[in-house]
Amino acid sequence: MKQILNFINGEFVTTKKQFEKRTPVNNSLIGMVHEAGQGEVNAAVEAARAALKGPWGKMTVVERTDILNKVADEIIRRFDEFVKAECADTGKPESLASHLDIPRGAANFKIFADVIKNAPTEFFEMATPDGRGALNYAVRRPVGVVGVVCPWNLPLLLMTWKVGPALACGNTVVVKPSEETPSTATLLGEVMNACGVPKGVYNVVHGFGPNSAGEFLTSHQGVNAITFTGETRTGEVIMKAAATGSRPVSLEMGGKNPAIVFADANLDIAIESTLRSCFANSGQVCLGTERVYVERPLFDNFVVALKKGAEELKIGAPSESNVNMGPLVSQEHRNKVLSYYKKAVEEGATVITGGGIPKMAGDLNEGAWVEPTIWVGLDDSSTIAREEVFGPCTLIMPFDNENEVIERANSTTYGLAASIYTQDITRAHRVAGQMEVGLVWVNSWFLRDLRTPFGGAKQSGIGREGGVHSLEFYTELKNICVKL
Ligand code: NAD
Ligand code: 6OD
Repeated sequence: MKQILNFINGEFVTTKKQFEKRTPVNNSLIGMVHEAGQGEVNAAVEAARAALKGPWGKMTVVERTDILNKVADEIIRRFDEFVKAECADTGKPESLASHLDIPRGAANFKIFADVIKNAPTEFFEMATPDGRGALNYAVRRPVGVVGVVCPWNLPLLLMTWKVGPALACGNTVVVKPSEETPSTATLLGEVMNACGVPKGVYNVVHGFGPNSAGEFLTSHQGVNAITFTGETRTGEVIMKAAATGSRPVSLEMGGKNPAIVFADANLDIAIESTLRSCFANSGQVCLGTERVYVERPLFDNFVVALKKGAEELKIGAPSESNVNMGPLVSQEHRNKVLSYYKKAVEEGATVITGGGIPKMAGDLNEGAWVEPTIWVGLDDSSTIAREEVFGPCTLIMPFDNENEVIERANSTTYGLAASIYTQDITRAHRVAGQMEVGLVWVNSWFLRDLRTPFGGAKQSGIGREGGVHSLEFYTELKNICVKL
């Protein structure tokens, strides 16, 4: 049986307490995960603290970033292992992991190596009463040990999105992967050792949230800053933990993202993009669209076309060819998603397609499958228009004018992302400017330049990461004032 171990101070560490990791593809056992207790978390944080003072802390930026480039190259060299591990944990199609998760996991090391090498800091020349003047310049220093708490939907991508910049800035990290997806963070430990990352710079502790590795890590006073991606409720708990010791947080949290399709939109583009935003990764993307507002003249055609696209999606196991959708991440998550499917019908939704569990062949029948689902007939006050489902489903609602749809799209406690489809460029800018979110796409979805700010407004997040914005979180800017 495969053993999925903690990675502390450059070594793989077993523990007595273990939990099962089953694949959502057919519920078979992948391996036993060794849960870190308070002792292992303490050891990981101590190793990370010691590493700040070791060779890592003394390296030049060029030496450090050379190592991070090697890490990226080594992920690509072991590409197939990463793909297999990610797909076994999540059930996602290998085509998706090969195009998105693993290449982006590697790119996150390269891009932030480039950012830290090229980011300038400020300089101000000032006058003084004696006429001699003074010079002010800012330098960046690592914040120290960063606690990285990760979700399960894009495990390697979202973990390296934080570990990449944290290490580029000279910090050390203790990562707590999701209990659902422990494998690729562990595999990355082997890569770190192979690339000469000093012991203690990258550590992984496995476990759950409350009264487990997540809580032990976030409450540990040896952790200087905490970066988190996950549910809004969890983010709030972590923010409270971070208040003790006045430690900074970066929080990337939930969403209930709207798409707005105006009647002048290119229907083919809107459908292709909305199919991806609703159903990619089985709808388990924080940026995914769960509310689609369609201008009334286009409404019926849009519903017919989205239904056709959803019904053409091929559901299947990760390695099957041409598969578009895998299972949900777990039976537990499927129960949650199915409870929303039931609730939608109870509240009066018309099910355009899906709404249940697909028939799967053989042992796949034991997996966490659900059908891609489209509803109409409910308004903004319904449960499925307000709560994040995090599954392959969306509610389509008609609208009649621009001001109305802006208000309705914004009428949520979340504020992560929005997509707008129109061929009127002036309207696109006007509407984009009024969306209460961190990211707006026009005639597209999930297009990412990693130098741009990424994060959520309202209850979708605190802070921005990406490009130089990541440097703001992962470094302390210090001003040095020199009297001449
Ligand atoms: P989650 O909040 O349940 O878990 C995330 C991580 O937090 C896991 O590692 C978990 O073990 C840990 N955790 C849970 N309770 C904790 C506690 N009390 N203290 C410390 N750690 C704790 O989220 P999830 O179910 O893994 O992921 C899905 C959610 O993540 C969705 O809401 C989705 O929108 C959100 N998400 C947001 C973004 C973004 O960039 N905004 C990206 C991906 C996912
Ligand atoms: O693309 C990214 O960098 C990113 N953070 C994506 C988040 C996706 C959420 O599920």
